[in-house]
Order: sequence, then structure tokens, then C-alpha cells
Amino acid sequence: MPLVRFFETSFGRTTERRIVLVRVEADGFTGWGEVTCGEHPFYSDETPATAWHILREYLVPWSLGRNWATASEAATCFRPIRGHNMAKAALENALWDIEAQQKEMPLAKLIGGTQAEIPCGVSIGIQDTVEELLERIHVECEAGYQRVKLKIKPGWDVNVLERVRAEFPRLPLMADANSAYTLADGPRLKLLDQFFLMMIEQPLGGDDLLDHAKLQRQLSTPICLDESIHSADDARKAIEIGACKIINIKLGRVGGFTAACRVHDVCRVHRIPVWCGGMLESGIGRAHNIALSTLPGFCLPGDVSASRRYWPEDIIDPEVTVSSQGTIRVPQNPGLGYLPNLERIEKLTIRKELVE
Ligand code: OSB
Ligand code: MG
Repeated sequence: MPLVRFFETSFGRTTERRIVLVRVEADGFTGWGEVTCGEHPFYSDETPATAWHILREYLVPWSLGRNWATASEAATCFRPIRGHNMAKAALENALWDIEAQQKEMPLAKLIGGTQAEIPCGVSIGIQDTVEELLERIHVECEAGYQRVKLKIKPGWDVNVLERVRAEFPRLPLMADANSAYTLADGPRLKLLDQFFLMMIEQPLGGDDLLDHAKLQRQLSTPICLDESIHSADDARKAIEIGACKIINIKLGRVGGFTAACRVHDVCRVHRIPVWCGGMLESGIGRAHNIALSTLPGFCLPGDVSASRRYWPEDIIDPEVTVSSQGTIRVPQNPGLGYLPNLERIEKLTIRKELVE
């Protein structure tokens, strides 16, 4: 699926997505899930090819013919497989879609969601010039989005934020470094305190919890962890050592709704605000993100925004739209609440396998 516009982070530029979808049929219902990994192993170690392999050789055979009462039993079954959370999430989340349809309730309600409308922000990638960035921020603010997240990296950070703050003094603003810094950059990151950011996301490595704790002690800007958190246990440890004050929850990164709800619960107990991150998902992953964002602890605007920001044409009907207040109304019909457009999906499909 070609993106409307390229998306650039500290680890590279994406112009089109290659997405593995999982479609499950059980008890006369059809459920859908999306593998949210990038095309290359830069954000995480998974790729569409590793997800295909793990699904085909392990997760699908382990699921066929099983008599599970709830989708979360799949999470228990998948536990012996180390890692590969995004492959696991795709299949488990498709089962959550089915469970919600069986129980005739919206997926949001099934997982314990309480919000009928969710607050939305946007994530704006690195641009070729600061002028282009300022123009993009204007467009998103006019559309009503409640906060803007900018991607930063060494060389595209302090100077850029200076210009953005000068033009948007009151904008709820944050920055995401996708692990582009090390603890040695502490003094440079300290300069970001002057911009009153809501948070700085994942400044250091995905395996650097301890260094994040050291950095957080040097900064007044709250640190939010993304890449570092793969489970509720990771969240507990990060909170305990003071590695972050906020957590971004992504369904794929933690391995599906069962784990995502657990991360949410741990954060809630410790009064750590959470929000839903994005992975440039198609409408299917986006629908799952919307359901997740309805849990009570999701009190900050997430990276869940309108289909048209990403796709000339999305693969669900209706596509996801955002109100002029910067919110998404959560669908009230059973399951995902959006219909996968089979014709469009078929047209975009370059590889397919049916396992019975
Ligand atoms: O770090 O949150 C991230 C996109 C791809 C990989 C990692 C990230 C992102 C985003 C975009 O920030 C979020 C979105 O708009 O889907
Ligand atoms: Mg991030």
C-alpha cells in the first residue's frame, strides 16, 4: 500500500507499506488482524517475512482445531515462542474480533473500554526542510488534532524545535527519537527542557532501561517509553526504577490485546498515563488501536489518526475519520466495527496462503 506521503524517522524513510494480514474463520465468524512490523528490522527485529514464517510454522498450526473459550487463551498458548510479538498479536487480535462478534459486542466493550470517543494526535516525520515541517503542523492543527509529535534525531532536534516553538508557542507538542541518542547526549537532550514538551519518547536504546532512568533524573521533560516495553513486566520494571513517567502502548509490540490490557493495568495502578502508539497501520490495525484506546488509562491523545493521512484509499469501510475536535467516535457495532473491503484487499494482495 503506497503511503499518501513518505514517513521518515531517525531509522529511515518509508514510502510504501508491505502488510501481512491474518484472517481467521471460526464458528461461522471471520476475524481480522494485522502484523504491524516495518518492512525492515529497524524499529523492531520483526519483518513481514519473519512474521509469515512464525505464523505459518507455529502460530497457525498451534491454533487450528483448538477449542478456545476466549481469545486470551491463544496468548497463553503462544507463550513458549520467544519474541515475535507482532506475529502473535495479529492472530490473537483476529480472535478478539471473533470473540466480540460471538458475544455481539463492540471489541472496545469486550476489552473493558469505557470511552465512547478517543482523543487523537498526529506523528509528523522528519521533513526535507523546517519550512515544510511548519506547513505540515499548520495543516494538522487546522484539522483539529489535539497534539503534535515530531520525530527527532541528532541534527534535527534543538534547532527544529526552536523554530516550531517560536511559531506555535502553546501547541501541545512532543518529540520521538526512536533510540537515536545515548546517555552521552544527556546535555543535548537537557536543552529540550526549554521547549516544554509533553514528553520525549524513547530517546535511548530499546534495551537501555537503566540509562533511561539515569537520563530521566537529568531532565524535567517526562520520558515516555515505546521500544523498551514488550510486556507488563517490562512496564513494572521501568516504572520501578524511574525510567519513564509515561508509556506508549502498541498492540504489536506487546503481543496483542491480552498483554496490552495487562500493561495498561500495571500503569494504572502506578498512576502512569498511557496512550496508543501507531505503526502506520492499515484500517484493520487502526480499528484495533481505536478499541484499545477506549480503556480508562488512555488519557493522552494517541498516534491514532484519520485513514486519509496515510492512504489514498483504506481497506476498511467506512474509513477512519477524525472530528474537528480531534477525536474519533468509537464504533458501536459488534467486533472491529469496520468492514474489511475484500475487493480492495484482494487487489492489493501479492501473496496468500490458506491453511485449513
Ligand atoms: O515510534 O511511534 C513510533 C511509525 C513507525 C514506527 C514507529 C513509530 C511510528 C510513528 C507513526 O510514530 C505513528 C503513526 O502515525 O502510525
Ligand atoms: Mg515511538
